[in-house]
Amino acid sequence: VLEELGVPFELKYVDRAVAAHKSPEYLALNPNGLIPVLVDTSFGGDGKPLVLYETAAVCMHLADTHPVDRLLPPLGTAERAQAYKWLAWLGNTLQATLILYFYPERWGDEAAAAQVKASAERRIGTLLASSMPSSPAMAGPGCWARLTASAIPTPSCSAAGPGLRRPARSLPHLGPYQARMLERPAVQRAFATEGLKPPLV
Ligand SMILES: N[C@@H](CCC(=O)N[C@@H](CS)C(=O)NCC(=O)O)C(=O)O
Repeated sequence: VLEELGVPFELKYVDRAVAAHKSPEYLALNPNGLIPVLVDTSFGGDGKPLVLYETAAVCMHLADTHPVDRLLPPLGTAERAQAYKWLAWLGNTLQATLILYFYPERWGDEAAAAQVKASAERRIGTLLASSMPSSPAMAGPGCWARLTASAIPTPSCSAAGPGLRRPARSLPHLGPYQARMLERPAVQRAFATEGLKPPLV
């Protein structure tokens, strides 16, 4: 979203390989020990930066503080409400299930982990089948571009999904949509910074 806005920002790498997201310094920013966190130094009237976690909140805050860029549909409209819904869904419904799929060993021994992974994959399939572009707010031509803030996390969520038997890119209602998102220069810059290799979705 920051790339899309074109505003200056500093990216700090949080290395999961060394559990940097569980360090005392990081937990002071996000007690949940999850990535990402936004530290907004331009905000906070008391001189302290605004520290924000939860991806949906970060996206909505950035959209609110850069309204001229129209990252979200106009305030108080049904379209905006739908965009809120998909933002929350991505970060807290789909993402929570992806965590079960990618870290099944957290929920038991080897046999239990295999079961958790298999049932998480089935659930991911169900979730993706009923996801965004099938909603009226996303269906019309050009609508996807207006829902940038809610759409941007989509490729990054599914970038982690090449191991899935039915990744989002294989689904007729998501594949073309993701391809359009990947055409956006801001999305390409963000993926290049992350050092992600194809397939990107
Ligand atoms: N609801 C949170 C979910 C954040 C989340 O699950 N982040 C993942 C990375 S995409 C993470 O930190 N995983 C590391 C871990 O689970 O140890 C949000 O929307 O920010």
